Amino acid sequence: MSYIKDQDPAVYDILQHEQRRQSEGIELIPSENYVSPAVLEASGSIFTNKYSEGYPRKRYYGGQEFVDEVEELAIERAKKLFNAEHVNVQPYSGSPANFAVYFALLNYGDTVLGLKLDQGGHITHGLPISASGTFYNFVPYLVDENTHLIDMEEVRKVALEHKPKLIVAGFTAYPRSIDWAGFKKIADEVGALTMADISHTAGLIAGGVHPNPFDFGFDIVTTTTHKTLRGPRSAMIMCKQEFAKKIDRAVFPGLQGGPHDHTTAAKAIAFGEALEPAFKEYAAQVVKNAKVLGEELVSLGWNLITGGTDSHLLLADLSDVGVTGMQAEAALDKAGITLNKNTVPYDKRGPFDPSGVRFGTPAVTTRGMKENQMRTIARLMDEVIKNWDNDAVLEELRLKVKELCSGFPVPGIPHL
Ligand code: DSN
Repeated sequence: MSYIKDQDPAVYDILQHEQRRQSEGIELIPSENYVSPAVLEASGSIFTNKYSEGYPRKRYYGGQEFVDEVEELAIERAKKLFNAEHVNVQPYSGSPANFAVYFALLNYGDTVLGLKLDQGGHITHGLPISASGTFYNFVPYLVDENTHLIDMEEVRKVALEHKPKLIVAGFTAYPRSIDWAGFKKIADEVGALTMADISHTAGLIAGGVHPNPFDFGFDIVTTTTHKTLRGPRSAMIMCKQEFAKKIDRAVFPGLQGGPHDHTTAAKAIAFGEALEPAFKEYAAQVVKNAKVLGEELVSLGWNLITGGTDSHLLLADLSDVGVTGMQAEAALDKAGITLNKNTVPYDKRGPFDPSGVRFGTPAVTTRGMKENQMRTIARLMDEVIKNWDNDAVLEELRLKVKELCSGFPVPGIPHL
């Protein structure tokens, strides 16, 4: 930090404010986490100076001996972590990773099945205005209108009707675990390839608390590396050996130029951390914490989609309370609790001011918070929602949040 302070006080000042925000607030966005100091250091390391288009031992630039070593290390660790036959660690982030898979396996206009965005899917799972929805014929499957669970009979019906070339399973806002076996069975019945987007639950799978789609015969698995997996902002594609060449070509030169070698180094470190026994405990605690947070909120009268969670993520419908997702997000922000507004299945409101909020436990668990703190957080959230338009109460609650956080330092942030 000292170089920034001397050279660019404006940026230094912004970073100081962000450091305080991350340290003094409760971070509940389920796709965020706090990386270890080692991952942070590698992300800002001298590998940022390097260009290395190509793959280990087959590059288009010189000076690759150490880049090759670090990329091979990241690949080996990822293979071990997810029992993958082939891994490409070069995708810049989750969206390009998913697009690389489509580019590798599909032709323009091919039919694909994906969970609809406002039902818990992702932009890259076929939102009509996204590149995925524009270049390919994505057919959405929906969750059940009453239970809000993915209805495998419905998925089968849609698959039999549309005969997709690829079925995408995975989510960004679905609180339950996915029936990988069920998806694979349907794919086999209609002759489709299978892709699991495990961006949200990669850490839970690596930590052994959620099933691994490869164990059920999935062809391709994509993931970001920065959510429950607790690595740097990036992604990777894992696949069966038979798709390796196509996937690698689609990433480079198909979609990307030089990989971000500093991020590859950080990924190698994060995967090393995830292979440690302590990560299993972390993953189990993330889920325990989410369940307790949900149970406490339900006891306070909250309407959770599907009634709770199997994972790190919860989705609440605030329609009955008379507070919109946008109002809730803003009030919680004022009190130092960060989450995101989110549509709920069959939402009557739009995505910019939807009926719900999405939140989760990866980051608070990294700080060392456990079940007791989850109960406290649930009560604080409830107080905020009840007083969403009362700034004086929100300020009092912010001080309580700060007090709670002071006992749980964030890795890589000096105690303030
Ligand atoms: N932004 C990610 C998430 O929050 O789930 C998805 O792209």
